[in-house]
Amino acid sequence: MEIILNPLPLVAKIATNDYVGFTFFVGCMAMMAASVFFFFSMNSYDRKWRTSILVSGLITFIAAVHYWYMRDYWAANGESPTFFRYVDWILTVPLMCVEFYLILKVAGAKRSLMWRLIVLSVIMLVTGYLGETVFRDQAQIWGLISGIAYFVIVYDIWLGKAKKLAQEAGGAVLKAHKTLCWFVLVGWAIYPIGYMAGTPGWYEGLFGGLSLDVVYNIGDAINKIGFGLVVYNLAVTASAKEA
Ligand SMILES: *C/C=C(C)/C=C/C=C(C)/C=C/C1=C(C)CCCC1(C)C
Repeated sequence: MEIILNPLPLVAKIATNDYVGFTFFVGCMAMMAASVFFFFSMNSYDRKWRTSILVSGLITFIAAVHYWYMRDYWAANGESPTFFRYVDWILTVPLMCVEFYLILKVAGAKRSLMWRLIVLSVIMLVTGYLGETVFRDQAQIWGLISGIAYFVIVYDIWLGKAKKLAQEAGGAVLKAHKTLCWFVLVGWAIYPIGYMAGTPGWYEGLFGGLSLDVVYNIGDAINKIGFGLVVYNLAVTASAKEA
């Protein structure tokens, strides 16, 4: 009897020491699970929080779909899926900015605050993308511009208009805002480390052994799922208080 092997296997092999492939796999599953959790929790709190949780679920869902592709891309090519990575970010990071606006709406947050954060995040990501791809030789300059946009976002939410609104809202909203601020200050700071580990520049060798993709994957899991859980927690605690 002859055994015929499929010449094009449907599932690529993942080596036991392929940490990048492993984190793409686990990341994909975690994003899927988080999305199901957020979508199915929709009836557990007051209606006014629905949009916020919907956005939390959309963030992890969009990431899950991109991780599905990135996981395949890595398995097939053994290269960073930079294109999918940045398409994912350009959709999900502005949605995280929307999240700030949504929870501060109770204190009268204006659309302009939301758009300001969105524009800053797009500048941060487009310049980062250019540094990783088209202008790789000048990655440090593009990374610097990206970093400046990042610091303006940090300033806005920690010390600017968003902070004032959070204080006016007080209570559970203020607490959630504070936690989200920490995510942006500490959680988002993971990304420049990945960038420096994976692009040429003065920082070369500083993060020598690190893989850009492993760092980005860890950052995404912490930030996307963590962000969503903070908002979920706000919805549950605020609804319980009002009931
Ligand atoms: C879900 C995805 C998130 C929260 C992605 C966030 C990405 C960043 C905060 C990226 C920042 C970068 C810099 C601050 C400088 C170097 C280039 C970037 C784009 C990696």
